[in-house]
Amino acid sequence: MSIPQQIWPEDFAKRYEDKGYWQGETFGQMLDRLEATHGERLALVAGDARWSYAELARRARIAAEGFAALGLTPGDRVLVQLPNRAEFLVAVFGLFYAGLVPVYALPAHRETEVLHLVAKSGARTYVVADRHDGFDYLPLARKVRAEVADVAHVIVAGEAAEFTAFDSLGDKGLSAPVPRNPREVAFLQISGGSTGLPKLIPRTHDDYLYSVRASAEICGLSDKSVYLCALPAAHNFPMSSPGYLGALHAGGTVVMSPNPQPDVAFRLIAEHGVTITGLVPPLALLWMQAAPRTKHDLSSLQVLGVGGAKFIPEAAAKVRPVLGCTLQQVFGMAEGLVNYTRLDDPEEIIISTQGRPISPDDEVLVLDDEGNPVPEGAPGNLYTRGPYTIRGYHEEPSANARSFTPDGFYRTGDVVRRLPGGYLEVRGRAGDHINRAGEKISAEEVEDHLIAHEGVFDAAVVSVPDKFLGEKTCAFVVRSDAGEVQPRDLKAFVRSRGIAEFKVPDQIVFVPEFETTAVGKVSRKALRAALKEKYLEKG
Ligand code: J2J
Repeated sequence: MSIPQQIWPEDFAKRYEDKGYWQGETFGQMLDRLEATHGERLALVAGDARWSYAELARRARIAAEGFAALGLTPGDRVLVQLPNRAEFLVAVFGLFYAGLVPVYALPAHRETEVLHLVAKSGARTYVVADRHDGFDYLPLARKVRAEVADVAHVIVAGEAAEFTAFDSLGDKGLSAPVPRNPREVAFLQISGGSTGLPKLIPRTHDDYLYSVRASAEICGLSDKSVYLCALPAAHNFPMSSPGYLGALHAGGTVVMSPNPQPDVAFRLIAEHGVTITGLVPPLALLWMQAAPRTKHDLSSLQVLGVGGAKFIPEAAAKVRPVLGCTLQQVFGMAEGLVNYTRLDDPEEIIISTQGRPISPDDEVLVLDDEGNPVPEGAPGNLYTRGPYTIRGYHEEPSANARSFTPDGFYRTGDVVRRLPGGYLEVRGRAGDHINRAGEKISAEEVEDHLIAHEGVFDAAVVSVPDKFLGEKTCAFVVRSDAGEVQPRDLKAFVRSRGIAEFKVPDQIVFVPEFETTAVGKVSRKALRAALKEKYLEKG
C-alpha cells in the first residue's frame, strides 16, 4: 500500500508557505526544538511520571530507535491505541522521530474498529496498553494478530505477556529525526463521519503544526500554562485545540488525566495548578454540578474550552459564575477547520456562538441546498477550505466525491449561521450521524450491526435529544419471522460484535414495518426522518 498522500494544489501550498502558515517543520524536528527551547521545564505529568522536555525527548528518541529496530521503514503506519498515560506522548513522538505515521484509535474501540483501522491504514504494528477502564486489551491484541497476519508487531504499554513491552524498545536512542517532507502525511486521524466505519484523515506536518501554533496563540498559552488532557488523547480536540500539542509548543506542562470525571480531574487541577482544559458539553455540565461541593481548589483554572457538540447558551452562561474561569467555545473537526471564541470576546459572543475560524485564510461558505450563498444570519450548509483542512480522506474515492467539492471545499455536514465578524453558530447538521456526548456515531454502521441479527428484518437508527448527552441513539427495528427478539438481546448482540460501547443503541423501538412510499423504497435518510417524526416527535 502506498504512503498516504495529502495534496493541496501547488498554488495553494505556495500561498500557505508564503504567508508563513506552513513553516516546513516536521513533528520530529519539533521535538528537538522543544528540547532545545524548554529543556528542563516540566513537560509532562502522568501517573508517577514528572518529565522535563529533555526527559520526554530522551524517551521518545529511545522509542524511535526501538521502532526502527523492528524493521519499520519511514512512512509505515502504526496503529496507536493508548489511553491518557505517559506512554502516549512517548509513543507518538517516538513514531514521528522515526519517520513513522501514527494511526489513532480510541481506547473505546474494540475488534471491529481496530481491524477496520488496521485494514484501511495498512498498519503492521499495533501499540496498545495492557488495561484501561476495566478492559483487558491483550485478548483484543491476540485477536488482531490471529486475524491479520500482516500485523507483525504488538507493543504493549504495561504487562506485555507474549508481546513486546513498550519499555523494552530501544536503547541509546536515535540521534536525529528521520527526515520527512513536511508536506507529507504525519499521521492519520479518524473521522466521526456519518457513513459506515471511520474514515482516515491524513494530516501533514505543515498543516497540523500551523493549527497547533495558531491555537496556542489564540488560547493564550505560554510556558506558564498547564493543560489538563481530560478527554481521550487520541481525539483531535485535546490533541490540538489547543490541546497537549499546543501546550508543549508553548513550553507549558501537560497533565494527563486517566479519565475526565470530576473527582479525578479536580484533584489534578488542584495539585498541578492546571490553567486550561477542554471538555465536551456533558462533562462541562458534570463539572459544574460537582464544583460547588468539591474540596479541591480549582482557582488556577483560567480557561475552559468546550466543544465537540453544541453547548447550549443557558449552560454556557454558567461557566464563569460556577467555575470562575473564561469559557472558550470550540467548534472543530478532525478534518481541519477549528473555530474559537476569543478570550477577550464580549460575554454575549462567548455564550451564544461557537467562535470564528483560526485563520484569515480559512474560507467559509454557508450555502443553501442548491449551493447558493445564504445571507448573513440565515442558516445554511457549511463548506470550508483552508491551510489546515484536508482535501480528501485516505483512499476513499467515492466518499471524497461526496464530501468535497471539485474546487476542494470540504462539505462539513454542519448547518450553521454566520454572524457579524465571521462568528458561527451551529444550528444542527445535515448528515445522519448521532453526536452522543461528542462521540460521533454513524447511523449506518449501527444499522448494519442490528441487521446482522437473525431476529431483525430491518433497522433504522436516529438521534433523540437527551438532556445530559445532547443526543442519544434510538434504533427502530422491524422484527423478522425468527421470533420475538428483545431489546436486551439486541444490545447484547451489538456489543458482541466487538464495537465501542458508545455505539450500542440507548433505546430500541420495535415497529411493525417501515412504510415506503408508493414509488418504492425511500432513501435511508428519508426513512430515518419519517420514523423520527412519526414515533418521536408526534408522540
Ligand atoms: C456543535 N457541534 C460541534 C461545537 C464540534 C475541536 C473541537 C471539537 C472537535 C470535534 C475537534 C462543535 N458545537 N462546538 O476536532 O479540533 C461537531 C460538528 C463537527 C463535528 C466534528 C476539535 N464542535 N462539533 O468534535 O471530528 O458536527 O471533532 O463537524 O470529532 O463535531 O467532530 P470531530
